[in-house]
Amino acid sequence: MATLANCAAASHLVAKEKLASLSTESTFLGLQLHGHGQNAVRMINKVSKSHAIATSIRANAVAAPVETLKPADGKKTMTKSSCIITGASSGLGLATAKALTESGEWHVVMACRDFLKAEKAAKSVGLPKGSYTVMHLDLASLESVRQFVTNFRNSGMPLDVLVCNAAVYFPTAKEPTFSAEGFELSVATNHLGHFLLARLLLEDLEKSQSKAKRLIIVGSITGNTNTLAGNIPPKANLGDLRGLSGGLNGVNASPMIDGGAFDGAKAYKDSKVCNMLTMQEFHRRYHEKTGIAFTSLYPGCIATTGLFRSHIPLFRTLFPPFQKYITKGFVSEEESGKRLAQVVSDPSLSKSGVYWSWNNDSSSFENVLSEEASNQDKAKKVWEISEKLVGLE
Ligand code: LMG
Ligand code: NDP
Ligand code: PMR
Repeated sequence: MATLANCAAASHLVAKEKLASLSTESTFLGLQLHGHGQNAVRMINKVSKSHAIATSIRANAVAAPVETLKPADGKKTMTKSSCIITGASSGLGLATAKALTESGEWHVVMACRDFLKAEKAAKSVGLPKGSYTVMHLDLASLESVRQFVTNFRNSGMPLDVLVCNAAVYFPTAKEPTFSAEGFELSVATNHLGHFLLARLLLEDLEKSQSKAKRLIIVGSITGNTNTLAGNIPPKANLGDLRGLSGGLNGVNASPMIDGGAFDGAKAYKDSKVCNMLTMQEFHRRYHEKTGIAFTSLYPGCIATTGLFRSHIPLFRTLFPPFQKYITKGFVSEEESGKRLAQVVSDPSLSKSGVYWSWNNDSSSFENVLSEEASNQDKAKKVWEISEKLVGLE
């Protein structure tokens, strides 16, 4: 015990010394450091709790959240907020990272399965240097999700907003494919991986000093059968959840949530229903207790993204003009990124439990979810079964 206590005291000292040695212009991982304040104190406490890991590496890592921005006028010093975006290596996630980092007010953690692709993507769209960090996350492996959470915590960065954005879509697959734990891959990636991630990071979000701590889970119109788009077959339908209860393994249980035969397009739409139900269940269980705002959104039809990469070439060619000129539901990646960035940071979009959508003139409104995507009983059941599947019970 005495040794542990000494270790803790030593780690506290190392951290303090390190922070003290960070002069106004020192850099860490290429970030400009201009001061510490509350965050630094918070991190020292964190370090002293972690006893034996009292290394100077850790002490260095705790320097990250003190990153601040000095506006050109040199008068005010503003501390950046911090946001994790899953799947920020392309499409909506990348465009959102761009919108947020360009504002100068956000540091974005790009949580991606392909580190190199994410780095290249960040450079290709010109994310400002030092405004982002790439961290490895493969949502198709629960082990990877847990490792990501550990790595993120070790970085010492605070967490103000978590965006569950990544997704896969297998519209032409004849047979299901499976995640590391043996769950059908689209529900595993889009729903179960995010479910575990969000549950684990809830305590980190709760500690955020920001007034606007938010957890956002990207939804979609195609999961909502109260719309035309949601009525294009195959329609989303979770049924009585028998496939999900059985573990979606395709061996002794159906790979589909409702227990039916595999259909890749339906599996995607079902996973989006789970995303929207999960957001509402989070809201009911945790909004009052934590002050975190839980929201979802339909960003518009971003018909050019990598989501359609495995669709037939004819579809990929015709889908964008179809959405642009016929349904008028098309939005550019840039516009969709601005919309999600609004949900992350706009003070007027702080309400919890909302599914945001935008009119054609790009003004946001609180949309109405379909009967199934707002069914409280189903939300509770999806939550409880998902807990079992990801090992949270
Ligand atoms: C399922 O099929 C697949 O089985 C499944 O594997 C998966 O892919 C899933 O949701 C994904 O789809 C759905 C199927 C059912 O839909 C189709 O097959 C329709 C394919 C059409 C794809 C949209 C892009 C094509 C648009 C062509 C338009 C060209 C526009 C160029 C614009 C230029 C402007 C200057 O779908 C149905 O059951 C459909 C039933 C409802 C049909 C309602 C039709 C509404 C009319 C809308 C206008 C469409 C224009 C048609 C033009 C066709 C010309 C090729
Ligand atoms: P993209 O394919 O462009 O982006 C999806 C991202 O998810 C990619 O960065 C991809 O990584 C990442 N990803 C996939 N699998 C994993 C995994 N196992 N672990 C970590 N990351 C993973 O699609 P969009 O930008 O269109 O999709 C983003 C979100 O928007 C999704 O939630 C989608 O459902 C939603 N949405 C999209 C619409 C659209 O019209 N496009 C409409 C409505 C909602 P990698 O780059 O390595 O492949
Ligand atoms: Mg859909 C207002 C009409 C509208 C909108 C907003 C969308 C969005 N779609 C609309 C209409 C139609 N779609 C019509 C009339 C058709 C039949 C021609 C149609 C077909 C269609 C297909 C085949 N649409 C699709 C597909 C896909 O494969 C996409 C999909 O379902 O992915 C799961 C898709 C989409 N339509 C949308 C949006 C946003 C998508 C894809 C992305 C998503 O939901 O995440």
